[in-house]
Amino acid sequence: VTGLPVVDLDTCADEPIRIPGSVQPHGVLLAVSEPDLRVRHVSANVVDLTGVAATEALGRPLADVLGAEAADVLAAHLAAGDDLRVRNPVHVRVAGPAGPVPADAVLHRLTLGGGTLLAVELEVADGPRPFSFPNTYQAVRGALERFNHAATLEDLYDAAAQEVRALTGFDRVMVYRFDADHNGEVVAEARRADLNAFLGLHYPASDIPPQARALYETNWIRTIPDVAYTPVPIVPPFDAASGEPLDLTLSVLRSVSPVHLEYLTNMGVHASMSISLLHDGRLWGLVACHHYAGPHPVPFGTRAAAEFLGSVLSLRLVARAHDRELERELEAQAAIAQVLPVARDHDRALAQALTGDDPGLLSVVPAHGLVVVADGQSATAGDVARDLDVDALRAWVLARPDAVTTRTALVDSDPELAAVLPDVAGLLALRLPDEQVVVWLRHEQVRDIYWGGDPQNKAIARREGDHVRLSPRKSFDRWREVVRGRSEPWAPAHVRAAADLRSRLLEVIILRNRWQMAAAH
Ligand code: BLA
Repeated sequence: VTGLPVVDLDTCADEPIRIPGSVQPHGVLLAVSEPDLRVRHVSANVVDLTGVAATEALGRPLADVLGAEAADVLAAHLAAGDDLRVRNPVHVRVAGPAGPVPADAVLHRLTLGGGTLLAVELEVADGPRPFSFPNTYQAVRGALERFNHAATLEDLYDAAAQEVRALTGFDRVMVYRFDADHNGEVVAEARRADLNAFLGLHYPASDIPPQARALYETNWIRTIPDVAYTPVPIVPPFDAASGEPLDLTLSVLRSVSPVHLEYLTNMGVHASMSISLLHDGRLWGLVACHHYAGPHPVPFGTRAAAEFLGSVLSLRLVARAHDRELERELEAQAAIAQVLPVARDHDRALAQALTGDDPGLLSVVPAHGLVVVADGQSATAGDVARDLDVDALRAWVLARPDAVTTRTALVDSDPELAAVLPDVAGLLALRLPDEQVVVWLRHEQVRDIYWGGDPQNKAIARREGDHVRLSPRKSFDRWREVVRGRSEPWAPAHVRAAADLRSRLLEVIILRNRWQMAAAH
């Protein structure tokens, strides 16, 4: 077919989600100039809250639109001059057509046409605010206690899911963790008893495209109280001078990508919220919340408390992951300390010394098998096939550019080597001087991955008039993928330990060479 644009998942990454030109209807956005506080842009639903039509509001002082009381409170806040976002929300009473309306005002600054505007987002707070400061503190304090006492990462994930669910009342709360390729896995879940489990399910990276992940690194919380909403346009949509649209990166009302709304609808989700989990400023995962029964608005105070839990959780996760690596490293170092005296013992051949005793090199780095070629001899330990082609393995290791090499899927990365190494899927190899090598071998670990829907069928392109529209997959039924030919990955701590062992062995080799030379004289 000619003239049909190419539509694939790159199209997802191209969607400019920061500048949708509209907001969700659960609040009103005003963008005002400073210091005169005149309305420059406003969402069309301003009329419902204030009785003032959007076109009327433009160019007018904030007091004419929200009433003098609300405008004075906001002006007093601005005069305080510190970071606006830290003190959100500001409680105001807006002058409505039928009397004062209590609302949460959420403030931030956005850049537009080389200058900045103050964004004021108003959410009506008609019910009792569920969390006064002391209440929020109590709720959060309980959660922090649990986080601090979690013995393992898994306990920490579970505590997080349960505490965020208790705080926000969503039907399902998941801790969703990205892998190195940004595919994700549900690693903890708290849900209404009658819902089916998502725990352990995997989702492809394309479900959350890169520009969305980047946005979530800046703005740590987002809510969609009702996926069936009608977007409210911002008037005017563009800055008159520069022609730029409003950048809603930090907005709490930003209208959501239609593809994502369709995705949630296909999943049966009526309302969603997610909280970013960060590791060194990069998105590590999300706390993803679903509501199925109907819309689920979450007041700003509760969202702020949930965001706070998310940031504490992020810190705890980093600390815990760090502890785990540290433990591995200490174990490996202890094993190295036991191996070295044996290796220095010049009464034994080095290859024998390194493959012999327990704990040997297999306790430095856990693996199924070990091959050592040293001093012209070769020896093995653990589970190594009898007919393993040691010469081919050594030649391959010696040809590597790096002194330390790891592989986890030899069939894919090095099919020729894989062909002569039966049963080996992964290896960690050290290249030593004089064509000596140490290689740890791991068998394949056949793994079932359960996906939330067929990951090959990520998106469906369909023709709509003269353009093609991309929509997310329709089915999220559990889909089993059997992963073969891969070994368990090599933990960074073990790779570091192997590199460390290598430099110690270099010293050992020098000592042994000296001793040999001395013995020969
Ligand atoms: C956003 N996708 C998201 C978000 C989540 C997911 C959590 C954040 C927004 C939110 O809080 O709802 C994905 N949600 C999931 C996953 C689970 C879940 C994996 O509950 C698992 C249980 N999505 C697609 C395709 C495209 C796409 C094909 O499937 C691209 C065309 C896009 N997803 C997409 C976009 C966003 C998104 C653009 C950003 C939405 C926004 O913030 O405007």
